[in-house]
Amino acid sequence: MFLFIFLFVYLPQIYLSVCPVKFQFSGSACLQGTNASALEKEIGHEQFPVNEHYFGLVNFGNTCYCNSVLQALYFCRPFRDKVLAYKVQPRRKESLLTCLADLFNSIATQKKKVGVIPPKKFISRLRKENELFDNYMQQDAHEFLNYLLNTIADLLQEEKNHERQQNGKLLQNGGGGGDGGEGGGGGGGKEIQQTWVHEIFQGTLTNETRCLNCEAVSSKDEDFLDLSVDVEQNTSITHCLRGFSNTETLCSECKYYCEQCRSKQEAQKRMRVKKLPMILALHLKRFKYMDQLHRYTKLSYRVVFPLELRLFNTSGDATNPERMYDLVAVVVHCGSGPNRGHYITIVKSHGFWLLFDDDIVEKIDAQAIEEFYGLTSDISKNSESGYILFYQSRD
Ligand SMILES: *[C@@H]1O[C@H](CO)[C@@H](O)[C@H](O)[C@H]1NC(C)=O
Ligand SMILES: *[C@@H]1O[C@H](CO)[C@@H](O)[C@H](O)[C@H]1NC(C)=O
Ligand SMILES: *[C@@H]1O[C@H](CO)[C@@H](O)[C@H](O)[C@H]1NC(C)=O
Ligand SMILES: CC(=O)N[C@H]1CO[C@H](CO)[C@@H](O)[C@@H]1O
Ligand SMILES: [Zn+2]
Repeated sequence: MFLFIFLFVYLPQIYLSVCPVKFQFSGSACLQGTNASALEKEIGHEQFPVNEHYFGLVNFGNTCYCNSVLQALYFCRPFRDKVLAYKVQPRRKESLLTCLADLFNSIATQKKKVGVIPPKKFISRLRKENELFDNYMQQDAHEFLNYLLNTIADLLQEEKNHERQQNGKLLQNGGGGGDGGEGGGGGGGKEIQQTWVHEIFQGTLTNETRCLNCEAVSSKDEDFLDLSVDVEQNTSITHCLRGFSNTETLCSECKYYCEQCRSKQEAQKRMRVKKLPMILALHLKRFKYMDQLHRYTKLSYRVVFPLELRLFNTSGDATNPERMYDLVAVVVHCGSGPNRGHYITIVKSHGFWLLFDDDIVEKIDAQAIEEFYGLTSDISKNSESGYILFYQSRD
């Protein structure tokens, strides 16, 4: 109860221009505020994409962290298609994925083109499954995205393993089986199965370390479902990505144990993308722990994100370094800290840019996206700034 009071008191400071009053405890109250036909009119009957639906999601008490991510994922088409395909498969026992599939399906099969849906079953399943989300507090959208993708991947892996057992085709993984990155390890344990979550979001990084004494280079591949990059003031995503793959020297306390020299040595380390994912999810590390304050604070820095992106500084043996990406969705954080404030999402759909703010959906101009880059002044931390970017590859 205390938390609610706190949030309500805090509200007036959080909400500036874009974020209208939210955090309503009862979802149904939000329904009245929207004027669905306005959006339909604005887009125009002729222009309205066939078979597309723009539905807001009811907020069930600080669930905008969840709503914003769900909307972004809904407009990641390869992901939406897989979730909808999962829906039509034979019924399974309820899981976070079946609830997501039901939700996506209910949006996709609405008679109306625009409106509001309460993601009630999904939220209650989420609260049941993970105590981190079992409350009415604001959560980190990136943490939720991570949890959701990993949970879905685990479920799909389990199903695949189960199917294999059913088919009596349990492969012996004597050592030749590993086509993933993991060389020799494991032995016996569960085989890592590629699922459609991996097909869509997984990329590979290579972590190269060069010993400055003997010049031996050791490299290790690591898979990722999203990339977290540091942010700096007045920069761009390309800058953040460059910083990510910059060469770092490991010296003094951070020396590296070189297998060749059999001792700790100074080394140079760099991380580069080796396999580019189909959908690149970029998380901007805007929440930074401040030791003096004993809490996280928000870096509202202005970081320009382009509508089209090409990754530079991929590794020399990258499989698909030329991939061009288009921005398809942005989860935006509004406010001053991770556990307060609000999340909204902007998405690109059939050439339109739309803003999803829980139950409200609006059409916006492409130029309006600039408003979500962040702030050039460090004084105010209260910004509406891009937090998770979803880039989809053209091929
Ligand atoms: C909805 O929007 C339309 C067009 O903008 C307007 O004519 C109508 O009065 C609005 N209805 C409500 C209930 O606000
Ligand atoms: C990369 O490899 C170095 C040396 O092996 C290691 O110290 C470092 O933690 C690795 N970095 C990441 C991000 O895994
Ligand atoms: C960022 O840019 C703004 C406007 O161009 C400028 O006033 C500000 O000093 C810059 N900040 C930094 C840290 O470079
Ligand atoms: C094309 C490109 O951005 N190349 C950059 C790769 O990274 C080095 C430093 O790490 C830059 O100097 C290059 O410009
Ligand atoms: Zn060495």
